[in-house]
Amino acid sequence: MAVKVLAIVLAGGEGKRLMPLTADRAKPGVPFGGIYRMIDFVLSNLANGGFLKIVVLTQYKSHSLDRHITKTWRMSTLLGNYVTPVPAQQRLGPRWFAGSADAIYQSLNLINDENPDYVIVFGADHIYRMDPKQMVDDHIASGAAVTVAGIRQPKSMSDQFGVIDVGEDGRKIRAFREKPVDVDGLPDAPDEIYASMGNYVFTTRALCEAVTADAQDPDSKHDMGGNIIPMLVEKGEANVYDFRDNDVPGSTERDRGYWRDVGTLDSFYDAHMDLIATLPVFNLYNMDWPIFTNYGSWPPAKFVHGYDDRQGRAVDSMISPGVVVSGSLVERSVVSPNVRVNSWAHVEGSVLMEGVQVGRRAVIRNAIIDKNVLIPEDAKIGVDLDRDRKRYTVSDSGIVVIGKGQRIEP
Ligand code: ADQ
Repeated sequence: MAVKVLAIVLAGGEGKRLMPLTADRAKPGVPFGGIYRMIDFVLSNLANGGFLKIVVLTQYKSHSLDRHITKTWRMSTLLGNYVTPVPAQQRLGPRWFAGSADAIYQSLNLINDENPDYVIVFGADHIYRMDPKQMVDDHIASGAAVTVAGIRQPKSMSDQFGVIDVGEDGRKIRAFREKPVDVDGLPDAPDEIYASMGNYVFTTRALCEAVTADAQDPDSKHDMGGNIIPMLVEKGEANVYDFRDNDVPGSTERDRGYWRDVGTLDSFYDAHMDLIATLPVFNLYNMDWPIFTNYGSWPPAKFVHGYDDRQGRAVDSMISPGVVVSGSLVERSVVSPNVRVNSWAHVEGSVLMEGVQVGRRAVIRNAIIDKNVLIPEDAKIGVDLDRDRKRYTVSDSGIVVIGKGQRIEP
């Protein structure tokens, strides 16, 4: 008999380090790559892998995320398939989710209803392709209580990840520390650590028992990475699944193993630049493993001559439907639907979200501009960072970020 698998996507993250992009939307709901939202990547991975019973646990500012999920991810219910956003239940009285483990504890009724053999628990804010079926098969074969997906990352980033220490066999997790500052590198690569991707496969009973035990512990932060995984590691029941073993159809030597945690403004920006590289390290054009999304019925993008017959052009860029580039130049940028770039403007190395209007002669350089922001004529963004720092958010590496509804001085 086929095994039954339920997928739970944790989508309640606040995303403080992505402010102002997360001022009024949850991190997994942040637009990415012109036409997508971050959550589309994990949901596409699950759907392509054949896992079509999915609950998405939301909480923080989830309105735009809920709307996107209901609009985009409505699936045929004929076979009992679904992608359902589930807001904080408050089943245990009037309290918000304390952490990701509590979110699952409060949602145990969903697991009981489905009665699966295994539960996939994946995060919602990473850019990657992965076949979760290969990880589930690995988990089933091993007989572990939980399998944690692992990937090598720079040691300097240990404070952002759960750090995995594996035993001799390369499989059993010997120790797991959530976001430690002082760690040793790997024996064969002293500058690297083995990081948790925040993606887990559980045997159902083990998950239910672990979150129930955790809920009784007043000292717990009720966090999957901070509490549940260490609990199962201590019992000797946790294994690692090496992401390098995952082979997604249509992937190439260049983009195999690509995974980005886009939790900071700089990593969010860098992941966009990965998309537009001539030979992209993350290839959105791999239609053997499509990334699904949904956006408005926009007409095709249009490039027109503007005043004094200047050509409207875009190079090394991704331009979405509904965009008009008129007598202006767009270079190395990702442009979302319904953006207008008017005459003599120059957009360079930037991410423009839906509905941004760029006035004549404006210059936008190394910037992220959120939805519907109006850039007035002659405005200069990313040209004088000292000036920009007084008005806008400027990231560590000098990316200027303008939030939704922010007014730009002419
Ligand atoms: P973080 O991403 O820092 O680390 P967390 O903030 O708990 O951990 O977010 C994990 C996922 O859960 C995200 O998708 C987030 O949106 C969601 N989430 C958080 N709180 C939630 C809640 N109360 N309800 C619903 N969803 C919630 C995690 C792991 C690390 C691992 C990194 C990899 O804890 O061990 O290395 O992911 O990026």
